[in-house]
Amino acid sequence: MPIPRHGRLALLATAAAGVVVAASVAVIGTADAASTLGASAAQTGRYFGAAIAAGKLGDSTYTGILNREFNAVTPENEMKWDATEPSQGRFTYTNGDRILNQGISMGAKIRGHALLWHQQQPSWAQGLSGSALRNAAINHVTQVATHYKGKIYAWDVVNEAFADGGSGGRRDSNLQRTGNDWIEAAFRAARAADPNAKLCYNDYNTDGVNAKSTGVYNMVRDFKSRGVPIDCVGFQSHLGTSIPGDYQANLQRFADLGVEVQITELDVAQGGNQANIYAAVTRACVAVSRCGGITVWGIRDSDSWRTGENPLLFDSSGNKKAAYTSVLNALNAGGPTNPTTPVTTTPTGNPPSGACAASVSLNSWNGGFVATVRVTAGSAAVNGWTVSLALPSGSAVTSTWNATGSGSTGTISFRNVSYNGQIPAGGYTEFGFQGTGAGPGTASCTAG
Ligand code: G2I
Repeated sequence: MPIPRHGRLALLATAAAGVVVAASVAVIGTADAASTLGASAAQTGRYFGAAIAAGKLGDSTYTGILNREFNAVTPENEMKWDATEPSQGRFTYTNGDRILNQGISMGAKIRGHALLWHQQQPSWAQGLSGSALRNAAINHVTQVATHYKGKIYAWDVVNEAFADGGSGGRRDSNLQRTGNDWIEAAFRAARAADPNAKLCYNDYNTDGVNAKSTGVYNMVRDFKSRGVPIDCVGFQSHLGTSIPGDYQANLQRFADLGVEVQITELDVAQGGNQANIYAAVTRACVAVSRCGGITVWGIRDSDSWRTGENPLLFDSSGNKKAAYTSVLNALNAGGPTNPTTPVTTTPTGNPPSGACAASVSLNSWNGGFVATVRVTAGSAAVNGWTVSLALPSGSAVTSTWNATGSGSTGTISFRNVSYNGQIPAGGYTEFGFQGTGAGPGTASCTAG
């Protein structure tokens, strides 16, 4: 029977509505489209943030855009080592706290940046080396993470520690010269100080699959296998006029290691492709369920560290650029929801402790030595350890890192410090000491 004309229209309307409802399960329909970056990112459980400067919070154009558009903030410089510990042991949090309070007032997530970096170190730290620098660095991590405890969504614990070029290895720096384990020592110290913050490794030129990003990938895989606390990897994404073709695949391979991935310092040179590159980055993050969010490195072009490149989403007058619209549309197109990867905390309380073993490797010269001691857990996790070893007579320990020694001569007991007492089953941690004379022979380990 022919359907009257008005009836056909009603049927078509119902069918069309059905399509919209069904489609909205996987993709956000235009009816739901949010009109700010933060709100549209939030629709899939993500954030959209900006790096901000304390010195600009009095600029009403700046704060107007900030309050309207963003739901995450990163201090551009205010939580770095030179800003927070200008002289050794004297901590200044005034400007860091201004960023923190701005973020809190917006209900935003706060990304802490950055606990350890080879740049923007205070001059007193630049003048240190060896165990004095290692101890100062770990103390810095502990103090700053403790000051901001419970308030930081994610910390860039270590920034830019890998070398550029094809080596895939670590960058040479004063921190690296304190021993290859400086990164894991920093992560353990940060976890002990603020157990609820996600702990990230952050770097640049790691935005596609290349030697540098593969070096970082191997470190993260190693950390995960040994129980070193790491929750996220930051991809700075300071991009020129193109984006690596494997950008999303690179994010995905890190996500598959079980860490959250975050775009942490996005900016893109202005050119014909700026809006498209911004859209491609946004689509890649939204397509990777463990991509937690995107941060742009500044608000207006005039706020950018890339003077003259106009790499941001708002022009110098605060107007939205084409790149803004392409990001907003890509966010509103939706994708798999980010499950907000939980921080993998070590259980509290006093779990029974399994057995441990200790092995010493020695680097000796005529009249002195450096000993690196590896403490390995057996098939059960270790909760606290003590390593005992005997120095030959005439030998003495002059400095120790990542453990506390009972004395400097004879038989010495080395006790774990706060951040390396808990070792997962099959995992290990390392401590070391330097001494005069000949090094020790064998070591024994007692757990608990
Ligand atoms: O270099 C771009 C970024 C690369 N990744 C790590 C980020 O932390 C880094 O940010 C930039 C800031 O945007 C700049 O604002 O880090 C620079 C330092 O390497 C910052 O520049 C410094 C200037 O060099 C100093 O002269 C100035 O006193 O900013 C300081 C505060 O305005």
